[in-house]
Amino acid sequence: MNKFIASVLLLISVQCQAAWQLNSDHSILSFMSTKNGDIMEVHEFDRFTASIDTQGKAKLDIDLSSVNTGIEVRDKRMRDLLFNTTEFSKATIIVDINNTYIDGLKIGQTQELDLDAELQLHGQTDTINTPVSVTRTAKDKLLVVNLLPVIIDADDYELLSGVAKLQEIAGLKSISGKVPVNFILSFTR
Ligand code: UQ8
Repeated sequence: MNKFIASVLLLISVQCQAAWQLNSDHSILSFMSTKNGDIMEVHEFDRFTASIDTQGKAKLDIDLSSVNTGIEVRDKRMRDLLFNTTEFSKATIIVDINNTYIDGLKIGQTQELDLDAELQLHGQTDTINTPVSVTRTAKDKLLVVNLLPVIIDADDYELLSGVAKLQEIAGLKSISGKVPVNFILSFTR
């Protein structure tokens, strides 16, 4: 085999196995809060990274200090009183995916997948299960979107006392510990 063909084959095999990286500009991670019974608000995290490695291990890292509720003093209170970001700066989600499944997706094809993920948050680890759609939007682009909101229970991550502190400092009657989360994750390789 001449050198040119060998290097083309090498390039093709590297390309097939390349890891997927999050395209932050085209990704969104939002959650909702409910206060005083029926006041619902939508918030976001501004900074998060994700990747899917060649073994099919997907990881999403959320910088909790990037919480964005649209009110600066509330963001600071969320960082200090709820997430305690000096000790727990990030939340991490880990999922194992079968890579042959992704490789089998044709351009323009969408498939549903039931994800069993591990969520590490506030020093606690719990499992979450969520249906997602995976679309191969181009040869080197993937779009992963949740089909139903993921409901995070603050109690599972020892966050209820933080929620109570936010409620007290804001003089509210209640804040729900059940938090719906939605995401659109765009990957390129
Ligand atoms: C190909 C393929 C399939 C790839 C897969 C790729 C991959 C890695 C996929 C992963 C998919 C997956 C499984 C993702 C999971 C995403 C999740 C679930 C992430 C978790 C995100 C997270 C950490 C969410 C936060 C959870 C939480 C417990 C939030 C608490 C929210 C609360 C309770 C907010 C309260 C806000 C509030 C009402 C404050 C009161 C308030 C204050 C204090 C204030 O100061 C103020 O201003 C003065 C107010 O306004 C007046 C207030 O309201």
